[in-house]
Amino acid sequence: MGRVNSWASRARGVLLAALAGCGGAADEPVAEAPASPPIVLDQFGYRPSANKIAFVRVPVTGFDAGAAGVAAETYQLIDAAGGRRVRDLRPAPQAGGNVDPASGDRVWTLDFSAVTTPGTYRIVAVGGGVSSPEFEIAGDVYAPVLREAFRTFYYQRAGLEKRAPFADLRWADRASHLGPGQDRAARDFFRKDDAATALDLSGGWYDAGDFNQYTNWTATYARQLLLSHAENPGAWGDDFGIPESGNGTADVIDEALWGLDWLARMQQADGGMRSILGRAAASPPSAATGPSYYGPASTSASLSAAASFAYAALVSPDAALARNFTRRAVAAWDWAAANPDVVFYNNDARSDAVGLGAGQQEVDDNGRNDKRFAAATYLFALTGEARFLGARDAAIGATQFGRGGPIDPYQAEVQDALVFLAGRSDTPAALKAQIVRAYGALKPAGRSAYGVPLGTVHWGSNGTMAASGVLQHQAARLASAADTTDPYLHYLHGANPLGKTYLSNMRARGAENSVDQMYHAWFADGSAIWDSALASRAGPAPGFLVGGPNPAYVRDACCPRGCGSAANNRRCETPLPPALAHPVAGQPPLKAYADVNTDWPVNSWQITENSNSYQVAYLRLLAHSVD
Ligand SMILES: [Ca+2]
Ligand SMILES: [Ca+2]
Repeated sequence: MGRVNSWASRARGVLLAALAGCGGAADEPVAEAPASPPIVLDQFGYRPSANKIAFVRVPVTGFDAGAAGVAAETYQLIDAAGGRRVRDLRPAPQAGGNVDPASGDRVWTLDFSAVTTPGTYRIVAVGGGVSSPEFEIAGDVYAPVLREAFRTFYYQRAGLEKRAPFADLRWADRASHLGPGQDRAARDFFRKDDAATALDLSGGWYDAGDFNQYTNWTATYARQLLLSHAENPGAWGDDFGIPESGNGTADVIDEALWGLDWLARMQQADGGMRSILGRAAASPPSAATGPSYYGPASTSASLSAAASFAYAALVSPDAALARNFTRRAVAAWDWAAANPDVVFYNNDARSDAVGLGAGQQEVDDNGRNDKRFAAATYLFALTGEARFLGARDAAIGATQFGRGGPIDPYQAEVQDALVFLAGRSDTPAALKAQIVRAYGALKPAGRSAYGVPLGTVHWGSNGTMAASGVLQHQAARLASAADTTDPYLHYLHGANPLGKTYLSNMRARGAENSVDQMYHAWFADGSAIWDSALASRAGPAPGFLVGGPNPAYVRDACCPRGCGSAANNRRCETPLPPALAHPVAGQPPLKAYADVNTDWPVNSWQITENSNSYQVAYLRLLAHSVD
């Protein structure tokens, strides 16, 4: 692979223009409009058996309105190697020929599902001079994509040297957060001066573009990695190039064990789970020298860990490890049962904890009930003890599912447990039937012309798209529903109005227009090495799924003139592609994105930050298409 085409060259020109504007006068003109690709599709390609739909677009509203005139009458699928015409394609209008409100585009589909011959292709307009990116049709087209996307968890590991051959040399780094006062001697956030509070909480993963780590969320990532292996064992080999490759265990299980090992360090002697580890950030991560602090045990963190330790014990390949996880799961459960209402709001005045971590990991009463349901489900399966069955059946009624609500992409903790129950022989038939019915009713409420649902375009929309695709696979397996997962995967791979593959730095894997810049403390704005895939020496490490379009994006409220100094105010005017140079509220939702990683006050983390939560949902989705 490693293709170069005019599209990438044009993007580079835009980017260099933007960089040239950087540091200039505030009235420097913004960079020229980014290209508005006329034909968008999955830039990696398609499996031979898959539905294969490309989209022809004529933008009518949004930053690129008027960038293309009319759709051609006929398109051709071309064999990219020999230039041979393979098939004529007639565009079929979407949304009744009207403008699609999600994108502001008029959209036509080109269906070439009937073409199954492996090869490299592109689509051109007859007489129009426009071309799609190149793409493959191949049975293993996503295997290298899964490899890179999975390896982001390795690059997110704290306390481990990233070195060849596991790390690409461009992203090699010494072990982070092992200096004085850091993860091996992390102190209680509320007793920072007390050396007696120091604990070894090393290991784990940076949660997102900052390096904090949260027990509630880490527990979910570890369990979902294990679930992906259970769902698609054929996708997950022992050869993904991490330090545990070749040890006889699937690497996705090894990665989950890395997270579970950190969770074990976060467990108190009395079983309670400490809620958070706050870490300093720098580029590269090993340059961070600030201290690490932990927050207290909480009910929600203990229930989250109880669920994941219990599930890990159920699937553990090692009997001694399973016993260890069982002991930890029961201890965490017992602590939560004895302390049912202990909350801790990190970085929040409610818990006097401003400055510890970033995102809010605490949940409400419904959230604790959901966690109790999930933990009791796995603990009953693991131990057969009646008290867990009683707790499970007491909690299920207050879940969204139990209240008759829909299966949606925001309830994975409960729904994963429901799918688990549907597959157990000791689950009551009536409950199984209720689960199957709920999944059978799974229907997105309306779709955009690009095939993805309306109503899920918000902060982290790409993660929600991935989670929606996972649900469709679950529905297909449980309820024999038609499998309509393809739009989600292909949307994330470039079949969207920006023609953007929402994974970082994937040109070398065949995505001509992948994420150039992401909000991440390592791959920071202004870094000569890691800022930009096109303009820096290395760019961000490959394979990170970024948050994606977010019509609620706003620059900091201090902009344009109240940011404290003239220099700060000028940062508001950082040259950006027009999607952000104009109010994003004026953009159609699916265009509310720009490929930038500028820090405060532009606050690009609302659109281009990664998160292990998006990543693990994407891995689960993609693994369904790898074998
Ligand atoms: Ca392995
Ligand atoms: Ca940048």
